[in-house]
Amino acid sequence: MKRVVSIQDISCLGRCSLTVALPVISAMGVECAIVPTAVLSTHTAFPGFTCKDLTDQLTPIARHWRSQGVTFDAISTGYIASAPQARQVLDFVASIRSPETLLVVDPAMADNGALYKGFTPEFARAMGAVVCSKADIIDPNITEAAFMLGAEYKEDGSYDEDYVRELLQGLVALGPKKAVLTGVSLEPGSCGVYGLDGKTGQYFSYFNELVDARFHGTGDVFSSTTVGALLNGLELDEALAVAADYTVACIKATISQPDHNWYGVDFETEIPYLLKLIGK
Ligand code: PXL
Repeated sequence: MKRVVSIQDISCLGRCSLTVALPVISAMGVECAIVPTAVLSTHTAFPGFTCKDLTDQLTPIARHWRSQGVTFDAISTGYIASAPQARQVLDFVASIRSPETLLVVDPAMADNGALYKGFTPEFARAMGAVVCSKADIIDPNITEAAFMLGAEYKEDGSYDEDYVRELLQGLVALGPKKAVLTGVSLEPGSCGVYGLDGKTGQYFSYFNELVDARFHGTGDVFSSTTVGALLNGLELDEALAVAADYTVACIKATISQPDHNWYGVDFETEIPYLLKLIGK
């Protein structure tokens, strides 16, 4: 069985980060080890959340895993709480990564033109320069890309394909092999992903319908699904299409429930659909 390690916080309530990655990746038939970088009572959109930083656990965990000779087919990183933690996560990754290990970085730190609580533009630049630079694949949304590059943020409806391609060129110049922008909308009613392979210079894209609802954790659903699909043998463009279709299905399932919560999506109900998408 393929094995991935997901490195990000555990928000005890909130349907994001590890509470999404673990069930989604496991459901796809891939072993999912985890490294919780912090424990929060909820994600940071709740008022008054608590947070215990676990950065000091990274080195002992890596040392122990190395002593056990474990290897990983992929390493996936998500929300990272600070620039010092980003550097520690990178050291951790370097110490357990082999040449065959795929590194997928989701620089989860911003959406809708704004950074999440507690982050600064300097942190965003550090995430780009430190963590994204070493990745095989990065999958920021447009807000995250703009902050990492110090570029202008443009809202849906006010940018064109040239803007998307410029962001992608800036992202691959940071160093990752491939960059994928999520939440790209080039036509009314359509939303999807647009990527660039830094080696071949080839662009690729996949669009689905735009569902007019925003929820926390959809980036985490997307990113985890992409990693799970890749480890099921799908090519990147196929994995992204699966991740986009599943994420849209999760949002639709959520809004179809009149009493749905505001903080995350009902990804659980759509797991059978996800398995169908990957032929399981
Ligand atoms: O879904 C991204 C995410 C992950 N982890 C924490 C968050 C958020 C988004 O707000 O606050 C702690």
